[in-house]
Amino acid sequence: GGDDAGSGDSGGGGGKITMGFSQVGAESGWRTANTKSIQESAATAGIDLKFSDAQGKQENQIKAIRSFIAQRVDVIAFSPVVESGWDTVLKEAKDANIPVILTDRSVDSQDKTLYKSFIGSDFVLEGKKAGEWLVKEYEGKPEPVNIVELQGSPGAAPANDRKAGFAEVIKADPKFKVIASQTGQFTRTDGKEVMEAFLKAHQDIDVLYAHNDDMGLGAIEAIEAAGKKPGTDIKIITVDAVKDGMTALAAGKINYIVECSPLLGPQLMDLAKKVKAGETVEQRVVTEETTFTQEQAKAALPDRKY
Ligand code: GYE
Repeated sequence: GGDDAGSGDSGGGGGKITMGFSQVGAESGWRTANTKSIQESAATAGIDLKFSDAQGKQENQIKAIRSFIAQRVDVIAFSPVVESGWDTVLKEAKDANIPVILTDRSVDSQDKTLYKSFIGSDFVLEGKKAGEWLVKEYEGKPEPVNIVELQGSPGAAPANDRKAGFAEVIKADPKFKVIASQTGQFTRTDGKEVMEAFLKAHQDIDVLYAHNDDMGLGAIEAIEAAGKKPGTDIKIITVDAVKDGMTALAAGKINYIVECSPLLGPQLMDLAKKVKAGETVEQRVVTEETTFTQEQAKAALPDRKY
């Protein structure tokens, strides 16, 4: 009983806001931190959160969204597993007058009126930052640089864009060669398995570019098992900067991490309140992010929250 929200933040519209949120899954440390951020900030903001885990499947997300529409939640938010195939269900939400906010990943829908806002990182820029570090690292060294790439889950915006941004930067110098590129599903297990296969097929890997920390961490196990030194024999670049990644970076097993912040909860809850109150919101909110060298990771690690 007695669940009066008790917070001084009534958005001007009656009772508590109900948000239906469809999460990708629990594939990585990033995802776990993102889920925690969303759950905690919903509680703080006094928003009633209906949380649904899609276990990496678009069909589960579509089902969840349809169920949120049927329940007549105030706002629907989700992080799309893949970029394409959303028009129909987004149209259903729009027709039901339920605003949608995209978080973390976007969709490729041409009709921008299908959602109110997209809050998340610029993944192409992240890929470029990874490429720029590599270009600097091998400046003045004319020998070929053999790169293997562990891609994120197929069709996901961060996999598509991190690949594209990186490729765009390294193509400036033909000495950079991506000799193998395959999905590692954003998970440690797959990162390890695929890296094992890469190591068997190629004797001469100079660099690993992994689209997230978890795949890089799995690959480190494979590299060590093959009797090589990660960070030295094979240079490693990853994306995310979760605690385990930062720990490996500080220990010299990773060489560079491009940060991608999972702490999207507070901004999402703010946006939800504004949307519910009928205010116009920005169509695109880009997350602020940095990069980390080994020295910077050592300095940042003691205060790293996730
Ligand atoms: O980088 C990866 C996660 O969408 C930005 O998804 C997110 C990515 C993140 O599994 O670790």
